[in-house]
Amino acid sequence: MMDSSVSNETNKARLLGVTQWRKATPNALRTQTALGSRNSPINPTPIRGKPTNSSARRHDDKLMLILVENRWAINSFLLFFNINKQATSRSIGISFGSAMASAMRIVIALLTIVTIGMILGALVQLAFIWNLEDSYGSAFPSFRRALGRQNVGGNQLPAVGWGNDKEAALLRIGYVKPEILSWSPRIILFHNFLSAEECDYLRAIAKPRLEVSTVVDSKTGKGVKSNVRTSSGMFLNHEERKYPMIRAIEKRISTYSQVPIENGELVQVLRYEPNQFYRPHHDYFSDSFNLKRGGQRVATMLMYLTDNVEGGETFFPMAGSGECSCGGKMVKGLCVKPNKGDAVLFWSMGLDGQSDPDSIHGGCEVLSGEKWSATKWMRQRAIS
Ligand SMILES: O=C(O)CCC(=O)C(=O)O
Repeated sequence: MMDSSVSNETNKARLLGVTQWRKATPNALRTQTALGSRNSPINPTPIRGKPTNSSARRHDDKLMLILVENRWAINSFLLFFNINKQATSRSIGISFGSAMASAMRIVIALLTIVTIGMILGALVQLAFIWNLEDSYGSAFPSFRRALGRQNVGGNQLPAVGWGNDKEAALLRIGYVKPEILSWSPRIILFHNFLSAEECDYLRAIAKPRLEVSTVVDSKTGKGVKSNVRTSSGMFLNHEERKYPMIRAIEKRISTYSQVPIENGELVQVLRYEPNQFYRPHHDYFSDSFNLKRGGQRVATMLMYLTDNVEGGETFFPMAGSGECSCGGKMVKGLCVKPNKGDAVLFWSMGLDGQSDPDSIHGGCEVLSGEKWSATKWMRQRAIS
């Protein structure tokens, strides 16, 4: 407990200011008041009991005065120190976090630079390789060409850009590659004549309507079943002839054979299963009945629609000078392998305008797989 005189003196000191209060207040009371004031900002511990001698009292008195007179400065210092201490401890946490973030940013920036550098390096290398390929010409195996290849019937083909050139697209310029197999009889093989889609399309149309194939009876001119020909087949109709893909195929046949579209018979699609065949024969007619509409057959375009067939070659016994495998048997003549998309064009009429007996041909026995083909026979005149 503090007595009321001390409390009064404290208030008095606060109101008057320390200097005036010192003049107006006795020493002993002044000392006790200053030290005992709970409202003092520095709040020193009260000194209990009387001072031992006067010089010590004077010393205490002086010290207290200094403290009281400078209490705002001391308070400010302590406050500043306290804030600073908190700020420092907080800033240590903040600066550690921000140091980590900066380090991460540097690492990410470095990784980005390295990645971009690697991509640029790879592009430069690619450009260098392409230039090298160009300087070597098309014989050099090209990475660029390998990237741009498309698969037609299992054959790798270069990608060809036709742009808006519809004629080039229709004729498959850049894909179709002619190969003369024989001048007499005249046989030419067109590699990649049909696209894979065209082959599949023809098969899809034909499949539900296949029937046992027939041959032309030379006496009546009618189709009859025969063990000379054991495949199944069907003819596209006039309506199907108007389909864009069929029109494109017919136009292509006409262009490459240089026989007008109107001279062509309807396309026939054939399927040979294992053990099926077509014995050697001529395509030109021996009867007069069939000649009435369009005249004689002059040429045949035979298009292959499937791959992975063993046997099933088209066999020309009077062509070539060597031997070939026909349905697994070695024979004299020329055999054409049924590769999907390829087409063989052969002429039943020689340059002398007469039917060519050497154009005799047949379909070899299929050993495994299914051989599908499409045939277009072409006449001397338009078929009315
Ligand atoms: O299928 C073959 O390879 C021959 C077909 C044929 O001779 C024909 O359709 O006239």
